[in-house]
Amino acid sequence: MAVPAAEWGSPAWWREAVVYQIYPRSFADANGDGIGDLAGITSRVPYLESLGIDAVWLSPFYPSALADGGYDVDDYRDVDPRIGTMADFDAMVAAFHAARIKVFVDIVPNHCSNRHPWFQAALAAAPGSPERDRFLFRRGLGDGRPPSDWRAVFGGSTWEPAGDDWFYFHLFAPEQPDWNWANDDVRADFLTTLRFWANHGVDGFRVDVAMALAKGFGADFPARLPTRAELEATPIGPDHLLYDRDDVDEIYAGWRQVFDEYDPPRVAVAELWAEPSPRKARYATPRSLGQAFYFDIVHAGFSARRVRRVVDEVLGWGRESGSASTWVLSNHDIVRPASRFGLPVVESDETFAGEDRDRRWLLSRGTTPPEDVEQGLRRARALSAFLAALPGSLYLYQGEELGLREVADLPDAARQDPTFFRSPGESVGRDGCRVPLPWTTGPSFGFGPGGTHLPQPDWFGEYAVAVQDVDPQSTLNLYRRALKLRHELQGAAELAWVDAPAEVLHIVRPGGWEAVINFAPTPVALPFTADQVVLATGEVTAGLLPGETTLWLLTTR
Ligand code: TEU
Ligand code: CA
Repeated sequence: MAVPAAEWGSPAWWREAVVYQIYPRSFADANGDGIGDLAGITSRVPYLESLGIDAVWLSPFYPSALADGGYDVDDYRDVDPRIGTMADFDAMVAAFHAARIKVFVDIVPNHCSNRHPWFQAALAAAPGSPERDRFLFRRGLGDGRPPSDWRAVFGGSTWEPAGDDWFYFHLFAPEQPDWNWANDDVRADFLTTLRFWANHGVDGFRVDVAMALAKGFGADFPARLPTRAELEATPIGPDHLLYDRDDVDEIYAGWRQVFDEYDPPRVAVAELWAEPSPRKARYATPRSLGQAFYFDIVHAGFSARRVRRVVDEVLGWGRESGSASTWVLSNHDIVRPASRFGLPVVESDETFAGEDRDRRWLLSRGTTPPEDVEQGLRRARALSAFLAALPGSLYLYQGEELGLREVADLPDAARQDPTFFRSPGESVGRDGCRVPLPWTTGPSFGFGPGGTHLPQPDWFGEYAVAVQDVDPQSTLNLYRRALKLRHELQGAAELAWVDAPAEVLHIVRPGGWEAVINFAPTPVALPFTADQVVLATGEVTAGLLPGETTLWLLTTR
């Protein structure tokens, strides 16, 4: 458990790693101001050690006005005073390393915050100035009309007025101006940031919106910007003005040189939503970032056919890039799996409408369709245990190991996500998966002595770490057993499919390690003996695999 001592210094330590995402503001609050902090994280290192993870990834903890939960960065090389100090950061890294847990931080290179000193300088400077060239300023079409009718990810225009008929571009909120990656100052400054954190002991980087850095437009080119309809009709890739252009590769080739200055080399994982995503393997090559998230598995829902297809594809892209595959079911942007899987399965072959279903479910404040809590948890446990048996690295999001559900009925007055404010009636946003974790059944469920920045529902107590700790059947103890066994059984990164009924996926790994998942609600007969079962996500009797359940077998027994 944790990275084995013999692999700690190896350049390949990350290939089969289990990485746990911490959303710092919502993890643990040591000083009682209602906001999670670095000292809180450090105090929970023993818990994370007991979970059996190899690394943590911290979402942004940098100084920020929190216009987007910290993804609006004021200063890339410091800690938000509400979250701690650089000394706290160093102490946290030391505590993780003493437990042989590696540390990833989040790098947000597409945009900074509008309070960043360089952006403030750009606003104060004249059009055409070197200060403005670090961002994407462009002249409007006259009469206050923006340069184009493009819509930002969180809603509203991508263009914000900057005076004198000039506008600046923001892919997300107006408080998040996009950097101009064609500018040398910008490129150099990010290399400084990468070295800064690597020198503070950071082992890896999660790269936010990795596919959007290189834009195909600037202050005066192309002379006419495409319309929103034209932009949306262009496939993501070389010809798209915003996403997944070929020129991003060269940026990451430069980052790779910095990673390789260190021993072992620093690692990185690209965050990119670009499904279907054969081009993603580019980001995972050894000359680029080295790993990429394949959210295709999130879009696969709870379906044998779709999961099978995605597993084959993702393993193929892993081979193609010379990287390891990555598996991820949840993060701070998506509805928690225990809730998603408690909603009716959306069956459609090519375009999976699950995200739309989730969005509408959130809009109804979690009432329509009603959530089947037991089924959701059963399916989430089964699919996570199946993914944990695959070759490659596994990314977990805090609370997933508790089987925590989405808080779908947060009062509007408590919401923080800009999506909620910028697209009224269309989206309630992502706060429901960011509610501070339940540790105990006491006040604020043990999050901290001073309340919580988002309200916790009463039912959180059932999911508390202290409650699950003493229950051998709990989801927490299931994850602990799975991660421990995975470490023991993980050998060569090979996998073979075993013939199975339509609703069943059955794999075998080297050493006689098998995993079988039954997606159907009804049991299937399967030839195995009780002593071959090393892990089960539900109650099993020999020879019968229950519905919506995963089994790990050791057939050499
Ligand atoms: O998310 C990137 C992204 O594309 C998101 O818009 C995602 O599709 C959306 O959250 C789904 O609702 C990253 C971060 O993970 C996210 O938290 C940030 O808000 C975003 O970048 C901007 O930094
Ligand atoms: Ca605090």
